Amino acid sequence: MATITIMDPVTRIEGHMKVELTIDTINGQQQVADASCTGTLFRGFEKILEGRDPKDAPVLTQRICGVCPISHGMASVLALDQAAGSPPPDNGRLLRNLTLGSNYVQSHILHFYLLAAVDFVRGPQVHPWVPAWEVDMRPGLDAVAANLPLAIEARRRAHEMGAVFGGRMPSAHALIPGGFTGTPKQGRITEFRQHLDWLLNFIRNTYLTDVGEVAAAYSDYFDLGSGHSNLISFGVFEESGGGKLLSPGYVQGGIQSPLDESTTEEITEGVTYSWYNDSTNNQTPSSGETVPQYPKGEAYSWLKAPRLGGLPFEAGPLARMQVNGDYSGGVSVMDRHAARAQETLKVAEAMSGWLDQLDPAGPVFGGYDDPVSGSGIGLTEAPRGALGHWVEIQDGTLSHYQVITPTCWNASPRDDQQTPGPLEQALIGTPVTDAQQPIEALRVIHSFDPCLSCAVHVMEPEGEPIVIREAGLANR
Ligand code: NFE
Repeated sequence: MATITIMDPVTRIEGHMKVELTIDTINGQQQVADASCTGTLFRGFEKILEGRDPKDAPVLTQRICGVCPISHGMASVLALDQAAGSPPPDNGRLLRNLTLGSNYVQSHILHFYLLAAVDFVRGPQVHPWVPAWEVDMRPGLDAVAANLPLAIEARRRAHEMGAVFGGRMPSAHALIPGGFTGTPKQGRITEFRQHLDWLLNFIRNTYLTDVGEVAAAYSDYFDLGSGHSNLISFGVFEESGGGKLLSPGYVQGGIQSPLDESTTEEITEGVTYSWYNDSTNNQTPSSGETVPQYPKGEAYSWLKAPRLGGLPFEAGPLARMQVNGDYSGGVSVMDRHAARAQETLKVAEAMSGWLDQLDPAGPVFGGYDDPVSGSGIGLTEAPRGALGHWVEIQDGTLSHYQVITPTCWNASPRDDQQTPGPLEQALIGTPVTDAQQPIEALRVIHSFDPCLSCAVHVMEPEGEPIVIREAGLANR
């Protein structure tokens, strides 16, 4: 008989997600027979932005998430650069890349050591690593567990590195349309270089080694969690001459294709199983509306269901590295971890080159005039994958704003074809030893590095204030 296991909330992710698993024995093996992913909160940023000065967008959208704010700032300034015809000068482009790169490094280290590693190794037997599920962990990985405190220092350093030019972290107000406000003074370049050299050493000698150890001990996870195996990347880190360090493209049925502007017009968002009015089903983001409707029939998520050409696509480091030809493995739990670690090194090494290219005497801002009307699309990549901001300006204010985040691609619900989202599909077929503690399914979920803060947000309760209670503390 099938067991329904509900993880609500899923822990060690960003934000709030519920995953419901139907666990059954099929062909003699207990496994996930069906899965549904629910984003349990609503994001209202698109509505907040309507009627505002376009320059508010890079500031406000960085508050969508504290883990990938720079990516939201980037998507926003790219859209406004396009709307106003005001690309940044070289220094501005390089400083944006360096600040975004710092955010990638901290995010990937955070994910592996603090969110995912304790699915594979026993963490320190102190709070917050205990209490934890009592599941078998494979031996020989004590050295990985011992590096958890060092990873915390690495993440702190990456944050400090991002603040050198960005001014502050997690949200950096130096990102503005037309360029950047921080300047590449020699002292700052030196300070940035010190952090970067320390981190390059950590990535090469600790992070990549530890991911290799985990991959060797759990090599069967190269065969688990494949899902649809469709991959998408919008491309990121603008280079001189118009290229990107990680190029845009998509992989479908094992075939790789470039992703140009006309292809991105095939992006739609389904709401058949989302708590939004059906009149908004399958709209494109440039015209898409956000009309909440809760409850609604069989809907089960606040996430919409982004699709390209009607199909679900997985976003993230594995998608970027495969599209770019930098990773030749498959699509699986362990491929996601391996590609993420390898990408961290690629980005950090590129940062070293961008630092060399800075001109301390050159401009960081190329000018920006508020457009009275216009539109722009900011396509970039957040650490977790493809991120787009679609912007329209009328009478000098924002008339339309739409955001599609990586976790909306990955953790989306079913669409009107009943096709599960990438994470749902990846869970189906995962063998499970203990239906009460489905660690195997948790490994699949964490490999996507979900962030529901990016995907959905909070709904203001009417009347009652929010009260946070913590064990042992008075209400506050
Ligand atoms: Ni909240 Fe984010 C990233 C974005 S994921 S972390 O990376 O955009 O939806």
